[in-house]
Amino acid sequence: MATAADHFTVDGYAFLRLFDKKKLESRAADKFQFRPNDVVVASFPKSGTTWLIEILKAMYGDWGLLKVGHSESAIFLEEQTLYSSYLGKIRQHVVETINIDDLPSPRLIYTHLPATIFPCQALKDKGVKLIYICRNPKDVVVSQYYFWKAFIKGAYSTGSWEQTLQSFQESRLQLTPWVRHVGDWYQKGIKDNVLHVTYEEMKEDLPRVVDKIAEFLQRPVTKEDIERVVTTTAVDAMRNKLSNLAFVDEGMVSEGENPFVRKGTVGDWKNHFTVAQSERFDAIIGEKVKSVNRNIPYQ
Ligand code: PPS
Repeated sequence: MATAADHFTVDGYAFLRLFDKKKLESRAADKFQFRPNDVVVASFPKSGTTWLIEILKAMYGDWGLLKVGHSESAIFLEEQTLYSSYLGKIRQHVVETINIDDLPSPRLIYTHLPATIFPCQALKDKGVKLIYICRNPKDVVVSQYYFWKAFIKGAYSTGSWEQTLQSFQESRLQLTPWVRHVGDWYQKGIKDNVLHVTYEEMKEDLPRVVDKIAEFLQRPVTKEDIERVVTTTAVDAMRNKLSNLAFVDEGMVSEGENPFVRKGTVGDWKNHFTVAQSERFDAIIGEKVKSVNRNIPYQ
């Protein structure tokens, strides 16, 4: 059985066999036709990507989005440019029949690609703006464990908690090594059209982060807009809203189970890591984080 730890590497990063290795090696994502007002959400998986996308959707009502099953989805860059097969019939239909060039501007795009594989030149040449969301890696790995257990009925399960943790630390999980993914993106700043936000600061003070995003995108929002964002993107509201994802339509996740909105808290790692596991993680990952960038959330 395939697991999320079955991978090949390109540029030192682990990729699931869902990706086409040749396309990755030939940097096929560079062919994506960006437009100057496209906005990209980038992240290491399980860092709050879906939440940030819903925040942007609630901030502005004019995005060019894809209709996927019963929901409206941002464009997934990897699926458009680098996958060898699609995760489901509905998504395959979307990728093969909807021309994303026909979508109105501004388009909302998301990616989990590392900065060394993402077409960063478009940020400069086309003035595309990118928001990178980062999260404490201990919570990221817990979230990954539950996600792969539930997604496609466990087809890519990462095994036990201990095995998942080990695979993450040994860079065998999708898009690891985490420190490098985050570190490469953190080297870019506003001058490169990149804004950094963290899951933790969104949990602590979402209105402040919404203001920061609005300023970065140079699209002001009102007090009412911010209130709407806070209400509609609260964990429970989002869980209900996303219960009609295409993956549910296709029976790939069980009804009532949503691997994209699970607990939605800071510090769930404390319920999973033993003291020994935490110390080991600190030695392998935490030590490196300090030297990469002090703004990276780590606990
Ligand atoms: S993915 O599949 O990589 O796109 O996953 P991603 O969306 O990046 O991350 C999933 C985690 O984000 C949590 N989440 C939220 N937290 C707070 N508020 C809201 N509205 C919200 N929506 C999703 C989700 O529950 C996953 O974290 P865990 O720790 O598993 O709960």
